[in-house]
Amino acid sequence: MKLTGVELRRVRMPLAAPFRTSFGTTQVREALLLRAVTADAEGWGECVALSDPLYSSEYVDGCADVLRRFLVPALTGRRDGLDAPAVAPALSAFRGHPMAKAALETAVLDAELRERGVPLARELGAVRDRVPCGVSVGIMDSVPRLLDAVAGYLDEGYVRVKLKIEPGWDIAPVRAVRERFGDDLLLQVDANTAYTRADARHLAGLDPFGLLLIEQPLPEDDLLGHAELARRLRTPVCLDESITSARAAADAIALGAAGVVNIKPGRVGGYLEARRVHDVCVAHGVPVWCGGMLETGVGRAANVALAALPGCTLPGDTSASDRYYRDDITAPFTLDAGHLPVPTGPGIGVDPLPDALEAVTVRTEWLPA
Ligand code: SMG
Ligand code: MG
Repeated sequence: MKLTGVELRRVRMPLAAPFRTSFGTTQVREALLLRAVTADAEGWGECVALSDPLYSSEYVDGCADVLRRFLVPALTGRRDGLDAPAVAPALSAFRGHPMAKAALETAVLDAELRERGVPLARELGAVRDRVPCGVSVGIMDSVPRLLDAVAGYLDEGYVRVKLKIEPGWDIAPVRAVRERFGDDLLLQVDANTAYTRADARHLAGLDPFGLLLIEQPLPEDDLLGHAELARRLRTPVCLDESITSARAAADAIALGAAGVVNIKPGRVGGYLEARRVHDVCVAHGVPVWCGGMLETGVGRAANVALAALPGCTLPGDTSASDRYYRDDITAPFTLDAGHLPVPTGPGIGVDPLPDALEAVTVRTEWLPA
């Protein structure tokens, strides 16, 4: 496949409600959409970096810069064609920037799969045609507000609830949700690195509530700390930020730092590496699930395909479009009895709606070969 060029499109989409985590509050999702154009097809990729480098070191403007100056030219400047598996090797000289690389690889992969008429889910090895969905619930001003929000999501049919936690917002909200909604609710928490090794005893205070897992309590680079914590908690430790590659997943599992793994393609450099993370986890009997980064319908379509892999045995953060946006840029993903359908069309299986896309576009840039 020979690239004719890549379009970078900056979008700005207000969230249905502000989303607060231990690292900050998102009110408007700014994102970068990539369109890879070849002679015979075009493909889409969504860059999941946030506006500020708070979840990880990447951020939207930084991704646009590295794509424009280094990553896209490394592909479009080639005299020979390339297929999707050749993208990561072609970009490997450039350190870091997995979210920017993932978006570019996904756009190329989507174009290639559309050309071949193959759905992404099938290419990745999916075994389900619909996936059970969880919802990630932000930190709130008060416990009553949180209970209302959770009740609303359960009414909509979500099959699992994840509460964002931080010091000062952990035991009490978890206890309140457990008491109100009962022991059968699938419940988990996510700290986004907000704790330290010294908090082990405090975090053990979550053990009585029968959580599915606690996600990323400690800093990204503290694998040993997570291993030590895992030995002191009954609640399984799940890693998100720390899992930056299939090798990182293998290391974390070998150390006893990850009893569960959250897979995010953007964090590991793309869907092909995400598949390898999945395979490493399956080989070790470690359950995995597909995380979320407040994606638009473009990123959601691809995540739902990933969530349909055999090792994704836990519900993911793949919520319906209306959990995030009043107007998504694709036909909305809607919940049916707690599940989302896996797209069946070629590639990611969805197309941005031209008018909806135009309405949220701040800037487009064409990077020709
Ligand atoms: O897409 O539903 C979603 C968000 C899920 O909680 C979520 N993502 O650490 O897992 C995580 C966070 C990272 C993004 S927060 C803006
Ligand atoms: Mg997380």
